Amino acid sequence: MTASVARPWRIIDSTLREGEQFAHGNFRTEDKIAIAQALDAFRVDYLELTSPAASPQSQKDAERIVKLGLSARVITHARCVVDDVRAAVDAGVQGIGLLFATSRILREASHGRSIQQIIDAMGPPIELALASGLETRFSAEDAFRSEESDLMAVYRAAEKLGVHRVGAADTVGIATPRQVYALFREIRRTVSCDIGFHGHDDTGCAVANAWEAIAGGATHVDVSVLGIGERVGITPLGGFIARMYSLDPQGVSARYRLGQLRELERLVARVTGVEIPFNNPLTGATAYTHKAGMHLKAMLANSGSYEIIPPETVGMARQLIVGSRLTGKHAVAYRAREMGLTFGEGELRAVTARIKDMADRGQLSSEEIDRVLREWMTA
Ligand code: HCA
Ligand code: CU
Repeated sequence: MTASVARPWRIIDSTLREGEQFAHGNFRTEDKIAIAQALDAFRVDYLELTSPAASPQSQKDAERIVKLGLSARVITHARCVVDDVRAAVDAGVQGIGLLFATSRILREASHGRSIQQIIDAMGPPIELALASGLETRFSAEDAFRSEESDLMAVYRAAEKLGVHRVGAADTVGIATPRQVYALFREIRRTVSCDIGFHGHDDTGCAVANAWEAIAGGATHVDVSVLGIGERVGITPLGGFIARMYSLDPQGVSARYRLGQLRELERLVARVTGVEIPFNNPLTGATAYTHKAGMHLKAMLANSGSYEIIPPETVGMARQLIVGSRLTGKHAVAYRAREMGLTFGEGELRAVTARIKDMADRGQLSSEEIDRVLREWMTA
């Protein structure tokens, strides 16, 4: 049984906005330019930049990035106030993501407005953005701790003002995949404009939630490279790509340059001083490493047995661990054949037993395996 991707969807990469909110995301201008170029080489659909109103350097950097003439649409994030829209227009970006928190906890702790006051305040900034020709989005921050009727009221108001897109953000990473699907179905029934999803990963659901948003009707999904952002960050580009590739390999490889992913992740890891996790989807050090005898046997017969995405797709290589206590005779015979050695069935069983026995005292490296096989032959 496979799920299918019925709707078109777009990636908004927010490494240069949400990612700047990461504890170690202090980008210099040249870092931002290098990241923007690498994201463009990957072919993300949009780049979202920090609000130009955030600081003088943010304004200058946004202008620089706009002038790079990338194929991705360059958009910015901004508070839903006229001055921030002006700063974005001055920077020359093509779109703007405006937002207001709609949950009670953030309305009280953050901006102190009622839902009606939010609706009243939305008008002037949205109208200015639209009049300035910006692709305009209005998003509800903390949507999953907001009342559904409040959300629909602000979305209807935003659509009436003419926004191109509304958004729902799981700001605190609390949403379950099923809730995301249900809410996006409801938003899809309520408005006819595009819909974006932005989800944090505090409960490890950010990739699943992004997919459920699309299944429910989202047209745009926010990601960042390695998922960097506030706290544990948001939907990671790599994990999201893995999710979508598994559902639509041809479509995803035609639209995005998957071979660029490692380079992009390495760049962001270097700039932020973090390691790429060993179990990172697609590019982690062990993402294509197979170990148990049963897995090795099937992998040798058909590499699709335990790989849904071929390692070459992202410039990685497969690794089979032959020297563990979990190894099996098929894997041992395979390595022997590679070395030009042939064992009879009885011998193969015996040498496999010997390797398992040795591995019980510590996993053997490939050199050690080769030595055991060679010595067995000459013994
Ligand atoms: C934040 C804002 C945001 C915005 C998401 C959006 C969030 O709290 O820093 O614009 O849709 O997570 O709510 O990143
Ligand atoms: Cu966020």
